[in-house]
Parts: sequence; structure tokens; C-alpha cells
Amino acid sequence: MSTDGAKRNLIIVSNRLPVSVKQVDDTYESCVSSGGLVTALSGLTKSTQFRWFGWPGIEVKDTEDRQKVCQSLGKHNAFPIFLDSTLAHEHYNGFSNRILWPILHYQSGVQFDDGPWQAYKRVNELFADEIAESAENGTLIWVHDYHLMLLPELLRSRLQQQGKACAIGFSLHTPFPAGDFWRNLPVRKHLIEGLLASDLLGFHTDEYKQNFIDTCATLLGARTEIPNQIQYKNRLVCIGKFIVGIDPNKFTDTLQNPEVKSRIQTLEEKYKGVTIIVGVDRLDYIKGLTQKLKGFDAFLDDHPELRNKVVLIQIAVPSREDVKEYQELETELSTLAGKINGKHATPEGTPLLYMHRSVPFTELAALYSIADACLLTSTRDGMNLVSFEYVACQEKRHGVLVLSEFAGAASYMREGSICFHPANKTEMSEAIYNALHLDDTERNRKYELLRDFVHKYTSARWGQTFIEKLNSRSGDGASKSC
Ligand code: GDG
Repeated sequence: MSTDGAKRNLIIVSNRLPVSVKQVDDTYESCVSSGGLVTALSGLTKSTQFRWFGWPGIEVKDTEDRQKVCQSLGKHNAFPIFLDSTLAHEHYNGFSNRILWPILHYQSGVQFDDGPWQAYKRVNELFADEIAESAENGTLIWVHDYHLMLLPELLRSRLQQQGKACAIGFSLHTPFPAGDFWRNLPVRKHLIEGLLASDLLGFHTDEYKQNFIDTCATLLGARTEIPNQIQYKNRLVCIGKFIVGIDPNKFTDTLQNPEVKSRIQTLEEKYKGVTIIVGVDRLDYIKGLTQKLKGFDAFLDDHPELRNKVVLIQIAVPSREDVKEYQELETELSTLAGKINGKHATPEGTPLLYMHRSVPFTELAALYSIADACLLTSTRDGMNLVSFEYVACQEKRHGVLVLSEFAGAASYMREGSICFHPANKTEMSEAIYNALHLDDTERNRKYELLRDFVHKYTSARWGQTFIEKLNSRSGDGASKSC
């Protein structure tokens, strides 16, 4: 099959579609959802055409209703893979979010259960059936994230049976842990073998990529001597670091919108004389929100002179609310937020604005833009795109990014930000203080480094680089090098 750069059609697969479907009376409406994967891939839509396959988020049994859902999603080039809700729940919450997610993020004490694992396998099989049917000979298939780690292998065998040669790429949006930690997962070998049926594997940082390569060598005895390739069972798998980013112009354009400008002015007047720190995170233990609130409390203890002069505006977007650990975390955070305000509030105001909800995109851009610093405290995080977004909105103010060393973004932004260890609240308190007291020359120098990086490594560049590389693989196993 020719791989001479001619355009091959592209299928993107992720567990959830970028649009959620809602039943309104007897019709179905779809609206765009938020999250890191959606942000990264929506930056690609301007330059590249693709069909996006995934679960629509609700169970639809009736054939006529399914057609309505397809119609509604079709406007977004999205194609639903329908799942029974119990199966979807066991796959998504049971295995992906309660077992796999914590292991990928170095959380210990995870309990393995066979039921959710069977659901995970079943959903990957159902995805493989649908995608193999929809692909044509030569289609490029780009699979995303930890919910679908078995898919490349299942898909490969179906495509072969149907006589279709399709290049399969896979991108992991989370960290990949060091080999010894990965051993905590009893089904670790199945997942790695699932991924090794891909033609191209992408990771966010060199560290994750190397951890994966080391695991393939020790767990499976795969050959890994040649850089950026893994040889396993007569297959050659290319492996690379691809820097995921955002579409910074979407933010700069939004900040030019008259309504957003007026909102910024209102907020600036309200917070006149007050230094603003912003935090935006999904409510997830990997984002280190407990550590953030404790670190901010320590900062207020250490600097009583800054009372009423600094405010932390924290957006904690509801996430995975069906999982017990996430419900418990929410209770812990609201209690902690109440205690911090109880301890440091004065009649002039409270130092912490904790918002447990999502805000519209325009409000998000306005908040990024008025903040003097952005505080991100992930205990582990694949990349963290909020750090990029804050930078994109700081053309005027040149605010400071205060970034956990455990966010993937810290591998690229260390020099331009102030990095700290999130488990050390004294270090976090000092990092916040230093960020708010940087001299102008250093602040501008750091900002310019970050701005150049965010504008260079956009989501469009990430997608195009990955697709170009995938396009150079034939998908029939014939390639001899990467
Ligand atoms: C995963 C990995 C990796 C948040 N609150 C609101 C809102 N958001 C948007 C942000 C940002 C996205 O959600 C969050 O992206 P992150 O990258 O920070 O985090 P995850 O969702 O955990 O994403 C992560 C990413 O995948 C990509 O590979 O970087 O490490 O965990 O775009 O703006 N958007 C709106 N309102 C909100 O209140 N509109």
C-alpha cells in the first residue's frame, strides 16, 4: 500500500466522544464537553478532517432513537459506539478509573477485581468490532488513552481477517509509571501486549516513554536496543514523545471579545489592590487539590502581612462523581476550604474562593487573564494543559506559573516557571511567595520562555506530527525501521 504522503482518511477513537448527548423530550441534543483530551484534539480540527468514534455517554436501546443520536452527533463528525450502561459503568468507573488510572498515577493500595477487568475487555472488543467495520483499507486509526489499551491488538486481528491494512497509532494521555510500579497491576502483560500491536505509540514525555520501553524489555523480553523502536513478535513498533499543546489563538481571540474585555474590567475593579492566584483543575486526587489548599493555608500562616492582599480563586470541576474516592475527596475539599476561610477571614473578605463547578470558556479565559499567578499542584499529571492556557492568557500581565514538578508540563516549563514538590507545604508556601515577589526582569524573562513554548508546541502541531509519522507506517507490518 502506498505511503507516499497521499492523504489517507483518519479515524480518531476515544472512550468518550468530545460531545455529550442529552435527551430533550423526544429528540437528542449534543453539546461540546471539556477536558484535556478534548482541548488537545479540538486544536486539530482546524487543520485536519477526521471521524471521531466513541461512547456517547448515555444508553440508547431503541433503533429509532439511535438514529436520532447519530444525526445529532453527525454535525460534529462524531460517531457513537453504543454500550449497555452497566457494561459502560464497569469499564469506565470499575476498571479504567478505579484500577488503571490510580496505577498509572503511582497511587498505591489499588484492589484488582476480575469483574471490571472482564468489562474492560468486552468494551475494547466492541470498539474493535465497530472500528474495524468502519475502516477502509489504508485508513489511519489513532486511538486515545488508557480506557482502550487492548484496542490496537483486537483491532489488528479483525482488520487482518477483513484484509485491510491500516496503520494504528496510540497516544497515552497519562504518565506511564516506572516498571516496578506497573507490576502492581495483575493484568499488566495483557495491556502492554495490546498496545504493542500499534504501529506508533506516543507519550507526553521522555520519562513516560522510557518507562514503557523498560517495561517491554523486562516484562516481555521485547528487543529495545534501537532508539525509538520496539521489536516484539515479528512486529516493529515505533515509539515517540509528542508534545501535546493547546490552540493559544483561541484564548487570545477570546480575550479580544468586547464582553470578555468588559468582564475582565469588572473583575479587575472588584479585586483592585489584591493579588490573584488562580487554580483550575478537574476534581481529581492526581491534581493535588488537598495539597494545594494545605500549601495555601501554610502560605497564609507564614505571611500574616499579606492577609486581605492575596486571594486564591480555585475552580474544581466535578469529575467521575460515581466513584467513591472522588465523592470523598469533594467532601474533604469543601471541609478544608471552610476551615481555611474560617481561620484567615476578616470582615474585609475571605482568602479562598473555592468553586465546585465548571465555568463557561469566556469566564475561564477572563479568570486566567486577571490572575498574577497560576498554582498547579498535581501529584502526577500526564501533561497539564491548564498551565499552557494560563500562559496563553497572560500576554499583558506576564504572570507567574507556579508548577508542581510532577506535572508532565514541568519537563518543558521548569525554567519558565517556579517548580516545587507538592507534598512539601513549606516549599509550596515559599514558591507562592517567590512567585508574587519576582522582580520585573525575571518575571518577563520567564514569561517569554513560556509564551514561546506554548505558541510553538500547539495542539495542531502535535496532531500533525503524530499523523505524519503514522502515515509513514503502512500498517501491514512490512516496515523495517521507524
Ligand atoms: C488529561 C490528562 C493531559 C477545566 N475546567 C474548566 C475547563 N477545563 C478544561 C481546561 C483544560 C482541560 O479542561 C483540563 O486539561 P488538563 O490537561 O489540565 O487535565 P485532564 O482533564 O486531566 O487531561 C492531562 C490531558 O489529558 C491532555 O493530554 O494534559 O495530564 O490528565 O483544557 O481548560 N473548561 C471550561 N470550564 C471549566 O470550568 N470551559
